[in-house]
Amino acid sequence: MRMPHMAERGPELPMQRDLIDRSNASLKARLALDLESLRGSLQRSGTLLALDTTLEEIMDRVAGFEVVLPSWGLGTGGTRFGRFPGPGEPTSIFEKLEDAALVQQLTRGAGAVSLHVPWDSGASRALSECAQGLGLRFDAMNSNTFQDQPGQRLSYKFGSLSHPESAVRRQAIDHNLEVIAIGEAIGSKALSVWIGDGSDTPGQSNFRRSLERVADSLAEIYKSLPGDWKLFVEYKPYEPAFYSTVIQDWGTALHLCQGLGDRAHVLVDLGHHLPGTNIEQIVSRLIQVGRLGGVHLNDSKYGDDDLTAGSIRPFQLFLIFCELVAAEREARKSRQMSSPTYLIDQSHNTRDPIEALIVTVEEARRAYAKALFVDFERLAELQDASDPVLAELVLKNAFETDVRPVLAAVRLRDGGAIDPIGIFRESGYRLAKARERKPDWKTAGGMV
Ligand SMILES: [Mn+2]
Repeated sequence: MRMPHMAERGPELPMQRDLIDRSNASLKARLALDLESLRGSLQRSGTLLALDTTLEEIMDRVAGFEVVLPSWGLGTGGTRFGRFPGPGEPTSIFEKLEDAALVQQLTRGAGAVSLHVPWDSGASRALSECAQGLGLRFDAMNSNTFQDQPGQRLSYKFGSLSHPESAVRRQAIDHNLEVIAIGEAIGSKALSVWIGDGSDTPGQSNFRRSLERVADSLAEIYKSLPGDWKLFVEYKPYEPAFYSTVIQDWGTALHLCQGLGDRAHVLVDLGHHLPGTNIEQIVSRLIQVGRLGGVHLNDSKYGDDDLTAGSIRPFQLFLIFCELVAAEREARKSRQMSSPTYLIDQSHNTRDPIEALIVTVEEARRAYAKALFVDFERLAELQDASDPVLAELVLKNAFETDVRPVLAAVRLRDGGAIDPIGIFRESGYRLAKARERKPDWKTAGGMV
């Protein structure tokens, strides 16, 4: 196994501090003016008064909002047409952690990484030490039974947890148990089950029996779930199976979770919906029944699940965050809802993965920050008064609030960068890594 770079150099962060400080110093004065301008505007409109808050309180909440970085999003992804890896890509999980630490260092909004087994392999102790040295922690573990691995005994070509043969199902269950064991050793507290089970032609599989088999297999996995862990069930209407997927929508995912127990929750991947689906309403429904485990952040123009969150439908992303913030407000009063996890799940085919992740952290925080400006009490009054015009305006006013100074000021305050992309480019990080890292095309990518 390759030795971790960080262990060789000690817990040194990837970006030089003075580069960040120098860049921030040159932009600080302008940011202060922008922030004061926003504060003045919010005071004149009475927004802060109506919300009974201060800009500093809003900034504290934004600072507390973190997204999880996917290990598979740190290398160039690909499509069925090919993959175009760039120079200096990470070639091991340790180098992925180094890149993740860079994203965290610049954005201060991404302190956790989600691993995918077996794409990410490394001794638990080395992984923990490396992450700790870089100030990162591990979020949900992701299993993989949607592709065959070298040396694998039985094939997942015709399914894994739903496969007609029990030996294949057993192999897939055992893989998930191994993933839990790895996760336990590195401090993870959740398992996301990734399956591609489904069918490509009518008649290929029996809808009901396939679902029953997935339910039984998940029950086996759930039985072995440590007491303080959660199990996440994701759904997808199509792909990799093109006629039917076994867990095709939130209703099916919810049905499975309710059959499993209290610690099974639904994962809403924003891209995993047919065009036009009201995703914010699905999020609301899952919150209502206490089964929202997390959100996979990305966006979609047609039917993919890999565009940058907020790049196509920023208003929809905002509306989703309105549901989450509204629930957070109510939970703060009742102390009920456990916070969902926010994981970036997108593939970067033509962009530098580090830059794309930096942008996505910002987009998620932007949607969250805007939702904090919604006057939910006023909205409730307008809903009760059946006033759709003013109710929509409450949302639009929050959505139109330019929160860029808030996001930049939070980053600056927490030691990050006012201009993360600018610093990343100026630093020459990729070029330096291109000299240092030896490409291994088997492990460098991993996103499908
Ligand atoms: Mn996903």
